[in-house]
Amino acid sequence: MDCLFCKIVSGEVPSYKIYEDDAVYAFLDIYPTSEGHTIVLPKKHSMRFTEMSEAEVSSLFASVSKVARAVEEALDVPGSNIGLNNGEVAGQSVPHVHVHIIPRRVNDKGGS
Ligand code: IU
Repeated sequence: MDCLFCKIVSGEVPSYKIYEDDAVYAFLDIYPTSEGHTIVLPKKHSMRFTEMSEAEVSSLFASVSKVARAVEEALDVPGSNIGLNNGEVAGQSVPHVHVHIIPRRVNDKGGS
C-alpha cells in the first residue's frame, strides 16, 4: 500500500521516533505547530478514525495518553493540544489515522 505513514512505521521513510510498541508508532511532525509536536499513529492502517474498532480506539488513546505525559514532562510544558482530523474535509491530509500532540507553553501564540 502506498501510504506515507505506513512507510514511516516500516522505516522506509525516515522519522524522528519518540515511542513505539506493538500497536503504535510516534514521531516528531516535520512541520511542527510547536516545538515537540508529535504524531501518534496505529501501526495497523485505517484511513479514518471512525473506521477503527472500539478496541483499536482504546488501545490508541491509551498510548496517546502515555506519550503526551512523556512529551509534557520531557519539555516541561504545562499542557498540550491533543486531537485528530477525521476525513479530508476536516483537514486530514494524510489518509492514515493519526493523533496530534501539540505542546503548549504559557503565553504562546498557538490559539485561544
Ligand atoms: P493532518 O491531521 O493529516 O493534517 O496531519 C498530518 C501531519 O503530518 C501534518 O502535521 C504534517 O506536518 C505531518 N507530516 C509529517 O510529519 N511528515 C510528512 O512527511 C508529511 C506530513 I507529507
